[in-house]
Amino acid sequence: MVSAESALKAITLDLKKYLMKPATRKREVRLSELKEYFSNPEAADKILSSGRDPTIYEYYEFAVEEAAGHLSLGLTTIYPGKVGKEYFMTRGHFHLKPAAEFYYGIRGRGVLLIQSEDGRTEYVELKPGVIGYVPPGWGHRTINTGRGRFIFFFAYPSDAGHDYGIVKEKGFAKMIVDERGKPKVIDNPRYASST
Ligand code: PAN
Ligand code: ZN
Repeated sequence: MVSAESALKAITLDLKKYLMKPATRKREVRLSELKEYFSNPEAADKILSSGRDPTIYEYYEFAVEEAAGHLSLGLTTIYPGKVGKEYFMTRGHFHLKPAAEFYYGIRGRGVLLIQSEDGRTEYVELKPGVIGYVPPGWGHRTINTGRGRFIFFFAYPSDAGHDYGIVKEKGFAKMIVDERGKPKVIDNPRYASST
């Protein structure tokens, strides 16, 4: 049998409640923590000043240990919504080591946006059943472009590390906005002005 002490791990993805068990980490990110990542922080302030601080996304992660050779597995839920015209999204990061990652779309509609260190971007729609492969060295962010929750599974080398600083400083070169009810990828004006 597989027990918590076993070398073999059996991890359950609950596809009704969209949770992962066991998890070594669970994190919930609310608008107040993320507001400066959106291109229109005034729109974020407007939501916050109405007394709401919505959860933008949450994720579960399971790692035996954050050491070379291991894999970290996880499940992310991004809630539907917008700040101004920009859809709810993850903070986004680069890995500290050149480590790849894959994302597997489970529910809802969303986009995986990747960016090289010199600012080239590519993106793919992550519908249920689609795997997005993030190559080593590329920053990545996910965006919920649908009306319901956007949920995906991910896996990456446990010793990859996370660098959130570059994204905080420069953002992503592209952003995804709602234009008459449809997602549109546009240049991020704040990225252009910081280079
Ligand atoms: C994912 C992300 C998760 C949350 O697990 O960590 O979706 O996004 P942020 O880390 O950008 O807040 C991943 O890419 N891990 O490496
Ligand atoms: Zn990552």
